[in-house]
Amino acid sequence: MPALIFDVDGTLAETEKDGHRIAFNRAFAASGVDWRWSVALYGELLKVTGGKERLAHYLDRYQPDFCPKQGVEAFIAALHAAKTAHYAEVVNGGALQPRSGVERLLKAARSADWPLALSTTTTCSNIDALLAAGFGGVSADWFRVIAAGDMVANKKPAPDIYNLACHGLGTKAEQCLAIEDSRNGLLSANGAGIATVITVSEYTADEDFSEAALVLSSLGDRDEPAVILNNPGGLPPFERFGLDQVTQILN
Ligand code: XBP
Ligand code: MG
Repeated sequence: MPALIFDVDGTLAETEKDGHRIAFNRAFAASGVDWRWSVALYGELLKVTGGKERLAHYLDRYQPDFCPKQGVEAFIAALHAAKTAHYAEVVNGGALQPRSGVERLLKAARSADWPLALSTTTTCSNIDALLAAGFGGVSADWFRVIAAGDMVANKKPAPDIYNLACHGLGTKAEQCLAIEDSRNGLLSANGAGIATVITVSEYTADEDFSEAALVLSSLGDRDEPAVILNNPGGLPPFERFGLDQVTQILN
């Protein structure tokens, strides 16, 4: 029985530019620092996964003389906690909805009793906020395993989070398929021995996905058919990525 393991940010929904980035900027303003992450700068910073790690990278690279009285580590922890609270406000009320084809594929897998999991660098509280706010018809309890954030020491592109998800499902890696949006996610899933389908997102269209089993514009729906961007396995043409395509990739 195949299992599908979904990434969250950029894959379930376009949460980065209009979600996390806004939350970071609101947290900066509330903490009294005059930093603002533009769409372009955030795209560069996104190469570092994990909000706390991204913040540390930003301080090193752009604010080397910043010396908060409580120390940098404590500042980052407090700022990130505030950002997470702002993120819940930003996504509240269903501001961000599932990407094309996500709900359709999840429902098809559930109808076939295929196990589902999430494997993400973000936090469980951000997942709860995103899914609780009326995220299409998707519910957090559809996912047998939610592998997230600090549950592992090494975040994507390390394979730890996908190993955790796969182990939690009790499914062999070769029977799992990862749905991702970024190179960091691709390297993480492949590092765990899991084949990966990429649905490029707002920030990742130009990344290198040469190791992916398939690269798509999205999973596709009636109103937004999937565009096949790279098909190294030679799958027959389709407009909506479904269970047939999963089994073609895994078999
Ligand atoms: C994307 C990430 C996360 C988010 C911000 O995760 O790298 O860090 O950008 O969320 P993925 P946090 O694509 O693996 O879902 O601030 O909670 O880290
Ligand atoms: Mg992602």
